[in-house]
Amino acid sequence: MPDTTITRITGRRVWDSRGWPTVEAEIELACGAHGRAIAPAGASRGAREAVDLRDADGTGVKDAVANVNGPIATALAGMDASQQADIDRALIALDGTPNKARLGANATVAVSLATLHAAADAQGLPLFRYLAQGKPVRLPLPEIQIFGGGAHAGRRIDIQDLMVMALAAKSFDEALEMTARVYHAAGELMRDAGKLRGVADEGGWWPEFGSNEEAIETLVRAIARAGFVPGDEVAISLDIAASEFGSGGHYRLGLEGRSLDSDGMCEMLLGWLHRYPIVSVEDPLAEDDRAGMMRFTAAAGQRVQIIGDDYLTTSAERVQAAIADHACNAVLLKPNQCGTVTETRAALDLAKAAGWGCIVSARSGETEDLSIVHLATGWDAGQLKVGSFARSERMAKWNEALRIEEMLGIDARFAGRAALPLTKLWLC
Ligand code: 2PG
Ligand code: MG
Repeated sequence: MPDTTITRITGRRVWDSRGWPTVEAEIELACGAHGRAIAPAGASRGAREAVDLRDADGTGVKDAVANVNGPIATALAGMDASQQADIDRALIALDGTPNKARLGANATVAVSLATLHAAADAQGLPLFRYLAQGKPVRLPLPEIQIFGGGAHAGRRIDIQDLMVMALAAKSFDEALEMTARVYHAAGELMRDAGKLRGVADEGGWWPEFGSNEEAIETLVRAIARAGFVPGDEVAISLDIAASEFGSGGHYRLGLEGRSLDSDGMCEMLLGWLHRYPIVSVEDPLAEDDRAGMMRFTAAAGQRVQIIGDDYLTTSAERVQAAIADHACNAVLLKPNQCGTVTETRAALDLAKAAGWGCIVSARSGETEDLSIVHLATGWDAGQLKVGSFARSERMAKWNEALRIEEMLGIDARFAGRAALPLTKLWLC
């Protein structure tokens, strides 16, 4: 057995896809194995997320990096990297706050993930195989952004992510090929309309639209233009990110200059579900609108996937409460929302046991870090959200999944539409 004792932890400042500083952690083990990971950063952040520690200037990560090189390195030196739960417990104890406010979740998640990489390296295994522990895994169904919006596009439209899911794909490779066609068809539609204005933060086309609904209509047209049957072969997934424009039961659609209460929001969204081939909706109501989430899920949860992102913030406790409430039927899993691998896994386990959809997700501020692709596959989460089909911090992740699919060879299975919590209902 290789000696997986942690011998060295290094933190450093690196830079993310929006040009903001972020934390990288590097870990060395006694056996010579090595692991490295970089914390991502969100723009539309849930109020209850673990703290992304920034210096007094609001952007710097010198304090977070110092926490890696100082107290974290001291506390973890000599620990066994193969005992991820112990490592994460030590990080949680050292932090001592309920939300990683002292060390910063950007520091802890980089260290937690780097430890995981080092432990896999010690076994000579790719991370997904190390995580799978011999159990069968599936390549996740990707949801891929075609138009960006919300906080990722200067609030040009209110909806944040307009994405597609290639439901007819039989492999991950085919899902990407289908999505590429839709992405380029959407670009052509924008060009033909004289509305091509580059891309938003995650690589989706800039949303030059007069209304939120026009964005959805254009996406349907892009799917058809790419040669697919909307809803059947390629369907729509929306991240409303409603906490960005709603709180206290009041929602303000800036683009359309109108205000809605919680019922009004539900009604508008149900209308969209009725008119467009939408199979998944994320954060339809704001993070503080529990009654709204429950109402929406009661009305639509049998037909579509309803994902809690800001609403759940990768918290096992909140997933548990939402299962009891029937407030959604799927969870978005972002390791930096809670700050450790073990806490992310706990949220996934609860959601899976409840028959929920599970989507491992990137943040809008990303890097070349590939950890989430391995988590999604190795944990057999079923779904993966990475952003759009452009910009290398996104493509690096899609391309990594292709390598994993190839590595699995004839054993490669693709989660496909079965990863959605409601497939059985749709089929009957
Ligand atoms: C989300 C993510 C990714 P952010 O809301 O799901 O689109 O955005 O990282 O800005 O929270
Ligand atoms: Mg979201």
